[in-house]
Amino acid sequence: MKTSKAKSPSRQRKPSVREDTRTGLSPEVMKRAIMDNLNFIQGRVPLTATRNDWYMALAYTVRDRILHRWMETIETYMGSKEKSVSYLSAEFLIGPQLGSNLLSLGIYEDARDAVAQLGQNLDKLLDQEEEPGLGNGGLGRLAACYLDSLATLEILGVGYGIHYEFGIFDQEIHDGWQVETSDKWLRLGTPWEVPRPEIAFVVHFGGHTEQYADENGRFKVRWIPARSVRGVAHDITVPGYRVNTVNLLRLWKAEATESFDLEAFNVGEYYRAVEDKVASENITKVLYPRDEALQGKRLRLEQQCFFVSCSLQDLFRVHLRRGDDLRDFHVSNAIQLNDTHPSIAVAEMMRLLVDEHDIEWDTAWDITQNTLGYTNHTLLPEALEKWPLPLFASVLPRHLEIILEINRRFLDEVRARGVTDNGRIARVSLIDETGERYVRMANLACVGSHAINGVAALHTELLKQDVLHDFYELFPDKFLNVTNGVTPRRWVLLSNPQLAELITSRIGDKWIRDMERHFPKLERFADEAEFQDKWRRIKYANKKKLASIIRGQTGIVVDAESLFDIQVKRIHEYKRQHLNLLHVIALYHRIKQNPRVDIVPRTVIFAGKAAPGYVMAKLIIKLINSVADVVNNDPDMDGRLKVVFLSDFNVKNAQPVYPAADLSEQISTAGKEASGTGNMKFSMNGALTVGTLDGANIEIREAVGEENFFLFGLTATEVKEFKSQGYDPMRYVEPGSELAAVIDLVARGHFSNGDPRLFMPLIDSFLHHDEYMLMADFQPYCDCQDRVDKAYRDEERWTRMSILNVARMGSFSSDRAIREYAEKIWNVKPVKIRIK
Ligand code: F58
Repeated sequence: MKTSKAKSPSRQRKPSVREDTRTGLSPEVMKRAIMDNLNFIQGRVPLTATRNDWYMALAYTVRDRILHRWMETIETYMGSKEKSVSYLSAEFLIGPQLGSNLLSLGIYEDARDAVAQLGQNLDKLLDQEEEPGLGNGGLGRLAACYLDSLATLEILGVGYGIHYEFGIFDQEIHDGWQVETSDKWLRLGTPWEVPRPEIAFVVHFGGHTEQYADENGRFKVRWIPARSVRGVAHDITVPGYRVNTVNLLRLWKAEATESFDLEAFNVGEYYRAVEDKVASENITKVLYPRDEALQGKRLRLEQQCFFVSCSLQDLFRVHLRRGDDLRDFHVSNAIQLNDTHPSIAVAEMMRLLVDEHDIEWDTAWDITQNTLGYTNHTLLPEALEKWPLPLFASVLPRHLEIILEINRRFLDEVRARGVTDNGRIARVSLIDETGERYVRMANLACVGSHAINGVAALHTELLKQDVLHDFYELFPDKFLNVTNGVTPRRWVLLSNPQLAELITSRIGDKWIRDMERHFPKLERFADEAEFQDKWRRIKYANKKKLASIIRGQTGIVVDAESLFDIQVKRIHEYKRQHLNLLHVIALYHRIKQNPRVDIVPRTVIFAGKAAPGYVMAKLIIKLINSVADVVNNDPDMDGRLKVVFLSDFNVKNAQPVYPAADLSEQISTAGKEASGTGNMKFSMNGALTVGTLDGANIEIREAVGEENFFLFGLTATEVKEFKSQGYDPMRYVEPGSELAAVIDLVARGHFSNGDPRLFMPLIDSFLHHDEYMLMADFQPYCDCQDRVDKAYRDEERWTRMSILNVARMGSFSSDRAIREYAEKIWNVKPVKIRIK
């Protein structure tokens, strides 16, 4: 990674006698430290050391250097009155840590030297790392990008989440079908976390409540829980890029409050004695894969309350230790709720303040509202969390009482504001009483926060108009938009080192910390022949690298000269991987009809996991693989069309994908994708986008220029209109049309060995429901892809478009997003950390 090499001040670093083995940054000192760790942490000598031992030895070496900076950060924080941010999220998809930590410290090349002197290869050690898959997709990865930006912008902050023993499942493909295997990220231990057994809190569940009067005669409620669980902190450090700030990701792991129920043990019921321990530990056993039916999962509700309660208790502890009054909690704390998963925080904060810290309701309510901000990430009504009231009452009886009290006061306020329409009152109520009763978590989050934001301009508008319209009418000032962003450290510098180096050679390296300001300077090179040539060579090298990964994993040989057309994201009908596939089948059909047809050779690449219970998504994976089988084995397709499904899409596997793309597929049904973040990663790496007017695509298109973006499809408004007019997909499947031929191929079993039944559910959905409007968008999509073909044939024009895409993506850095949160929602400022 020459970018850091060229600029790294550590290049000039000489080993000094004063350099400490735990903190020194020269290759010599690091080499000594690595050997120490190999001997005394791994208990190995080079002769017996495995690759994992070397990886661990290096990782501990890096960790020491980060912890050194963390100590300075925490001392500065404890000694100051600065406000800090807590980002509460049930998911953090942080990816492999070694590479990004080396970059942050500015010792990537020095570490390469150090391990080389020990006979090791840094790339192989990097490859050894298993990532913590503590998230499903976009939402969890966004949280990780935001932690990176918080630290890089020198804002004091903590990510609070759950220490899942099993993260997102690993995906294998057997006979074209997705098969899930359990993720074992902790199997070989992880060097990045520091367990803190002394930082632990008790969280209660179940039981009942009792009313009483305290010594001053005040009305109080006591909760007599049925069960208690301990949450133990496990910290992962988050260093900012080339700054001294090191923040924490604090993950809570559930343990039994007592190791054994001694009474049961004594009477010889050994198994009953361990039951409680097992039940407690279950709470953080496994990450729920994003699923169709999340509701009613008791364990998930317990997970949410568990990590929120531990986090709030921890924040209160630190606040009090800093000598502050809890009444000023909001002055020194901002808490962001990443979707509704942590929204129980509204009730838990009230419970802690009122029940446990004796603060009167109204004051507690002010503190709560002033502290909390809520980010919504979805427009799908089925994804809005709600809990059946009886379930909620049995898990969190005291929280339910508090929610009912919040609701009573809130609905009074609504009526006092002159709202008389009972329908409206019923819609904003925290309790859904239209049938079986539910607690509505989004409503709770809206009422309990001072700010509510969507994650892209269109998304925020649709929240205001639709999903949260009633709340918008009540509190218009609470609503604002913060468009998502992604970190250029991981998604350009680490993933695409050659491009990063070329960029740095022309505009210097300040872009790494301020992309918004510096990337526009690239525009002036868009037409320069030499720059264009270098740009193309890098893309080609990245494509070759991905081609070799594809060959290694699937055996499929793809041509790096062909157009790499890539769609990687969770598999979901609204994301329309099957629309992409219909186009692939159309190309196949055209070549079959006329083997000499003039089309640009393409390699269409897919990757993504389907929720284990989502039957249609799994069938889409099977169809992709079935089409791939037919296409890749047909000699007529040689040199013209290839189809690839890469298994187990995660952060690590994603890193070589974005830099290798020519074309980025962002083709969701308009009005369904809240923002998207993959769209940003592709464009930052020089891919052009074929996309709908959905989520952040709209802003990306505005930024890069409409002439540098391939737009097609219905708008969100049109989708709505079509639906209200009674959309009939059959209208688009005209006899004799390409679409009819394509559907016919699938329906007749051309991709399923003549079995017409296998893909029947998909055909049925296309022709008779087509909820996501593939039929209406098919022709415009194919026409748009023809325009892509045409543009790709003009190498210079394409390269210019690619350069302009990158040059104009500055505002999609997560640094911009975090600055907006800091200014508009949190009211926090950077704090410089000095190493003494
Ligand atoms: C995603 N949501 C949005 N949810 O779909 C995407 O448009 C957006 O860019 C991203 O958030 C970041 O704002 C998302 O990833 C989940 O994964 C949930 C996990 C828990 C169950 C419900 C889905």
